[in-house]
Amino acid sequence: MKIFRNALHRRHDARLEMYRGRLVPCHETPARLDHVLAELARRPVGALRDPVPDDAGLDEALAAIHAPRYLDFLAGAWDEWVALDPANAGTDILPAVWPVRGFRADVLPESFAARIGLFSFDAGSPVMAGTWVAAREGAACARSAALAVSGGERAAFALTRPPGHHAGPDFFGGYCFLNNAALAAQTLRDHGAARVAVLDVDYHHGNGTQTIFYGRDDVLTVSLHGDPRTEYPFFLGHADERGEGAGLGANLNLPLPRGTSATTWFAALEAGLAAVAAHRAEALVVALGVDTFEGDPISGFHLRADDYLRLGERLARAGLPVVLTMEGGYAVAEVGVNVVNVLEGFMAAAG
Ligand code: OKP
Ligand code: ZN
Repeated sequence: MKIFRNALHRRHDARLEMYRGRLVPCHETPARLDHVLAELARRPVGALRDPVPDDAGLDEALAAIHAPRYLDFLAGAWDEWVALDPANAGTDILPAVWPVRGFRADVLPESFAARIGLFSFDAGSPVMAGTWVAAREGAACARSAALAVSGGERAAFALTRPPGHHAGPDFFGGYCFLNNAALAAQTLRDHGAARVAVLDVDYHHGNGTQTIFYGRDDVLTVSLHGDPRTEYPFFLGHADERGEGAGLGANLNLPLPRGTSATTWFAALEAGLAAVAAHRAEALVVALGVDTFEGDPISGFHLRADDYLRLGERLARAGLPVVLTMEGGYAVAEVGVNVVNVLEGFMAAAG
């Protein structure tokens, strides 16, 4: 398996997120990825490589899934923030006002506070000095992984953070800024795959990916996740969201109650993979979150370390070329073992 690692991930190392009325230390930390690297040093399932350098191709791919005014804002947000007041350099950026129903999103406000609200959906995803560089290098990893698979590789992994699956066409949130899984899917489409599927196994609904492809029938989006009636991101991810227009039937949500066991979870995985097969997908993107782990501090499923080996094996048996992107997982010390178990299980079953 080819593994494209984001060597710049540490540049995104935010301090505090809003959680239950308080600012608490960020759950999404650089240590998460470091644990994967440490485990890969013990169990090398593939050589680590850097992505194709940042280039016009990356800009083009990003522009296919994100709005230009969103990308422009994110690229310049930190400089704008510091220009407002040099003292801001010591504080991460968090939004505090959002345009909900009835407000206008078409008029781009001048106010920075208003624009960061327009382009986000929560106060848990701080933007700091290195956010853009780290996220963009992560996008380069996702693109490189997709290019490798388009070129004939059976599987490739984008080993990156911050994650991506909550980032939509023009919004960040859920610790996500650029949608790596969507970028991989788009890249696979642009390089020969007529139909692609994204299978999101993170604990949280992949709302960004769903929204990006909601009106399209060439990219099937499937997500297994905690029921949004009780679980983040709350406002999307219900079973009756099936796609719209040309995309009707090309979105499948499999919400499961908090407390779901591995047995029930793997049964839902079968339903998800059946949809991937029915779509006649030529390539698969797996948004790989391991926050389904029983020890995860912010999630509620009960998968154990061994279950991730079985997940990898099952993904391999789907028989498709696969791009995996790293998403959530906050039992920090166990993230390495759980992620590498998926990769090892995949390689063992892929033969
Ligand atoms: C990102 B990814 C828990 C607080 C939720 C946001 C969670 C983002 C998860 N009550 N904060 O999908 O792993
Ligand atoms: Zn998650």
